[in-house]
Amino acid sequence: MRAYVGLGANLGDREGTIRRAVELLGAEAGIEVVAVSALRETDPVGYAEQPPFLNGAVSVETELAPRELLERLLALERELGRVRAEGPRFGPRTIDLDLLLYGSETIDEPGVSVPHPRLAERRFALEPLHELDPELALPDGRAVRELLQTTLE
Ligand code: PH2
Ligand code: MG
Ligand code: MG
Repeated sequence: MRAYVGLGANLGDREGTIRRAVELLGAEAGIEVVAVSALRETDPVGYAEQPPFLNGAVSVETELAPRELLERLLALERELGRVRAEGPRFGPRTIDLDLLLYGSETIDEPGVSVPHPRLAERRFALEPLHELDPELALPDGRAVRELLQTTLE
């Protein structure tokens, strides 16, 4: 299955941590990194009083089920030093690995929401996806290209 993972960081060595995350992701059994977008600096969305983010995305080819993939992402976040249950929601983080898309599947189960629930409103997530695949669409048929033409944060 082709899946897309959002990359974000706004604490510490942002680029170093993101590059390491991509390396570790590709080293996981059942996950092959296909392409990595450029990393771009973005203004914080949702909670403004925090440092700017570095954001990007990767496409992966995976044999893992969505829940397994998500669990690998959360384990990598922990391995890279992210501490949860601290600070405000949408607040600063050393690394954020979000499952943005899993093929054209829509999943709404406890702990697993795909597409990522805020994907369609977030330019910092849509732009790298568009770079990776200009033809990409959400499961509901909305093209990433078109979402980017609407006014977004
Ligand atoms: N992530 C958030 C909240 N706000 N803002 C930017 N620019 N980039 C992010 O990755 C981001 C954010 C919560 O995951
Ligand atoms: Mg996020
Ligand atoms: Mg996250």
